[in-house]
Amino acid sequence: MTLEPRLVQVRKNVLKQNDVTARGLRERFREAGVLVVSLVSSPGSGKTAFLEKTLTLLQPRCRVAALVGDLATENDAARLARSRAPVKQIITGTICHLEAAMVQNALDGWDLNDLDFLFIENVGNLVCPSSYDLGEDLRFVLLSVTEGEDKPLKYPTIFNSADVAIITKSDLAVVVEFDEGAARRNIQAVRPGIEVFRLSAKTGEGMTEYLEFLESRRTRSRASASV
Ligand SMILES: Nc1nc2c(ncn2[C@@H]2O[C@H](COP(=O)(O)OP(=O)(O)OP(=O)(O)O)[C@@H](O)[C@H]2O)c(=O)[nH]1
Ligand SMILES: [Mg+2]
Repeated sequence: MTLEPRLVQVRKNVLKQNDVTARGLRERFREAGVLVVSLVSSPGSGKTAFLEKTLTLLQPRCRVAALVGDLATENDAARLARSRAPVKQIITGTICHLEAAMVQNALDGWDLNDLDFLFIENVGNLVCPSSYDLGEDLRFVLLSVTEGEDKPLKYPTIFNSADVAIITKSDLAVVVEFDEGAARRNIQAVRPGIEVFRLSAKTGEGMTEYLEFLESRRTRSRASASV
């Protein structure tokens, strides 16, 4: 019998424990009828800008809240709080991703029954967050036009563990000669059939289509939860 290196064993146990916690969270989210969306991307792709816009636009007709993970600072929570939605910052210290237990702890004191949507912004990183289930219904991966069309091919795991891809900062596409066809082909190569939106949090371009999608997903998940 060949023994696995100790580090591999520890990692497997951590992931297993995370899966158990995530399963518990998913059940809580389903019971409360809240649609949970997590955002992953490289640092600076526009997660917070996109989320602030989303919270602001949804706020008049839906009950929304957000958790945001970073290694340090409460900067993103302060930006998101401008939307007036309830927001909590999770400081991960040296950890390059959120884990289900961190989400569980951050939800302490919040009644999930009061929410229609909960958004979770993960730590900016194209590698670590892909392995950790947070109990979310949908995982959005963001790709900004400024970071290069080849990212899906270089970091396939984060793209093929996502449910929706969002091309961000579309207002800058022309300046950086963004090849949208190539980006879409690369996304589809690693995650065939994935829904792709293209938008700008700055100008609001593409936000309407994306919000319609989000609200239709919530109606669908509500309907299936009540069956
Ligand atoms: N032109 C333009 N700039 C944007 C857009 N979205 C975000 N930015 C800018 O891009 C930079 C990074 O945006 P953030 O929203 O902080 O990105 P992030 O993914 O949350 O970053 P981390 O949390 O550090 O991983 C900021 O200077 C934003 O103002 C956009 O749609 N258009
Ligand atoms: Mg951010």
